[in-house]
Amino acid sequence: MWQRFLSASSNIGVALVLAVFGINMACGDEGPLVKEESKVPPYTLPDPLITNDGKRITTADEWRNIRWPELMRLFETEVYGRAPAEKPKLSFKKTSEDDGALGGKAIRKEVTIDVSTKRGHVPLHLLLYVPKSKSPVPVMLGLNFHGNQVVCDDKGIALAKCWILNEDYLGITDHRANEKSRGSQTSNWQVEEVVKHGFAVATMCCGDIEPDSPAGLSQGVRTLFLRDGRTEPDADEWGAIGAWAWGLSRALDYLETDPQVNAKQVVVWGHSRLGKTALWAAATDPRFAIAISNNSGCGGAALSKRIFGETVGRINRAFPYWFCGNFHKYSQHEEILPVDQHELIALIAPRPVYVASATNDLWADPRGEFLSAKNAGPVYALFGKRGIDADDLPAPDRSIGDVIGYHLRTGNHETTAFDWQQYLAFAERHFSMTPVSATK
Ligand code: GTR
Repeated sequence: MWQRFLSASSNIGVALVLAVFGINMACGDEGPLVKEESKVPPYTLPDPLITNDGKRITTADEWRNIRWPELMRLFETEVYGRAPAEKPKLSFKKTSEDDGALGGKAIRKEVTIDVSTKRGHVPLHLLLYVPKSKSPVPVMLGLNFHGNQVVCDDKGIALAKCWILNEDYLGITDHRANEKSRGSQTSNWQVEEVVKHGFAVATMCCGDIEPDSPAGLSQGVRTLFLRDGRTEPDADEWGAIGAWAWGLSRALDYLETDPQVNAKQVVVWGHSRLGKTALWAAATDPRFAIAISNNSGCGGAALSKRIFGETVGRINRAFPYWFCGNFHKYSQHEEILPVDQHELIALIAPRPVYVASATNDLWADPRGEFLSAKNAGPVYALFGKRGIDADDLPAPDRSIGDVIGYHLRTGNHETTAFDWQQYLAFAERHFSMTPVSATK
């Protein structure tokens, strides 16, 4: 239980002190690291239904026309940064197709989405497994960390060529994918199970869109939109998470052209930093039908004003390029942040959203993730939709909620077969599909 918390902490010495005292001041501008409920300082959540000038929103129309645009603007300028209005040129090219994938149950195909502006082009490599079906199928779309080849043990998948995160257990030390990594995250992706439930799997590597490093800006899609003479975005313009989310929308642009899938039933999902990305993608792109956040933590589903585990100061210090420049104003000053993450979930209303936490993943603040999902409820209620009735964290390994779903899985910071069973059941229910029973 402690391992993840300690390894995620940037200062083990400080963390050890904390283990004894529960709270202490970390170095730099990171603020206190809290890992005990009794040490959480008091905080006040903004009411999503009160407008910037203090008026109460009481109908779905007022929400859509008044409050949604206000809140979106705040998230754009203060948290993730706004994506460019300029439309790039897109072209789609199928680079491989095999209709005997997964023992003949699926069609595997790879599509290059080429994104270009007058400043250059960036190719994005989308991998798809589509179950054989007479009609278009729903899709589970998510970004991966280490290249498409990790999601399934299938030699037919092209090894990623993009910059990827180094990973000791995969022997990746030079930011390049290797053969050893093939199929290494099969259990996290559950491709066969997802296909068995009648969903296509679609994925691409986040590093294809933009490398996950401070230098990534000059190699990814954001560089295609820099104004002349600029080397970095303005303080209210997109960070890397904004770019990854934008890339998910480009994948959806392709899916809309593919007759084998139902682009009106695309579930956008992600784990951890890519879970933050999935929520932002769903908030900014109403074409996504459902959003799933797996252990997304700070800057994702977890509340920012609740000081527990990773905080705004810590995340900005470790990953200064993930959010927009303005977000740095709130490092250790969460109380002046004009929004909180329950309002990010509310921006997705009335579409279904599922938030999942893990018992050992204290760094991501499971209770903060639950409270965020719970407190988006009043906005869903405007649409006549039920969120989460429970007032407190449910017992582990129980899925709760209706149009907003939630579970706290026993275990670590990862995506497991248990998580997938909940996501598949949730999507089957909201897409009115006949549920397929789980494979033991
Ligand atoms: C951690 C980061 C978290 C989370 C995680 C991940 O280092 O502090 O916010 O995003 O990485 O993406 O695995």
